Amino acid sequence: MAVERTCILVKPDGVCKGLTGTVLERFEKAGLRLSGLKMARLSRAGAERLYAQHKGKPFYDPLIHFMVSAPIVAAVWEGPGSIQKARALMGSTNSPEAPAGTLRRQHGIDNRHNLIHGSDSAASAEREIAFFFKPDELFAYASADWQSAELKGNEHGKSKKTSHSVPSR
Ligand code: IDP
Ligand code: MG
Repeated sequence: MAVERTCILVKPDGVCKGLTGTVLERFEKAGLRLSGLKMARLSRAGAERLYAQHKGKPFYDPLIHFMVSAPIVAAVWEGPGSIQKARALMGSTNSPEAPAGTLRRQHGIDNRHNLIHGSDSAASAEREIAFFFKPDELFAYASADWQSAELKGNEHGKSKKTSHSVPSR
């Protein structure tokens, strides 16, 4: 399975209900690797751009209204087959009909207020990731990086970086 990146949003309902950690934990426990994370408040123009593919559909205007109602949390997850893995963890669009145990079934309400967004293809993922993240806000690292810094006797962890490093941070 190819290593992919997917873009996940905790929608305004999830953030307002204090379910951001619940969502992130589910993805970490599924073995996906966090590459980027940020909180944002979508503008109307931004939400319209993000959901441009749905323009003209009956649910488009209420969807935009919902997506700008409160902040969202955007996350990029990386791993083999991460796009489909994420969609499986989320469940289908209409929360009450989503499979048992999925995030939408457990915490969503209906087919609009469904807790979470996940990219539906590699092309969508790249577009959505670029919408929320600058290149230096995405990080590549290996599971053992924190150990290898110590093994090299470098207590400050200044080992060769596998990710973008930003000098001022
Ligand atoms: P997805 O999020 O499962 O990929 P999409 O068809 O891409 O579903 O729709 C984007 C979002 O638009 C959904 O997550 C949901 O919030 C909203 N939506 C989709 N279909 C409906 C509907 O029939 N009624 C109300 N809202 C909808
Ligand atoms: Mg979709």
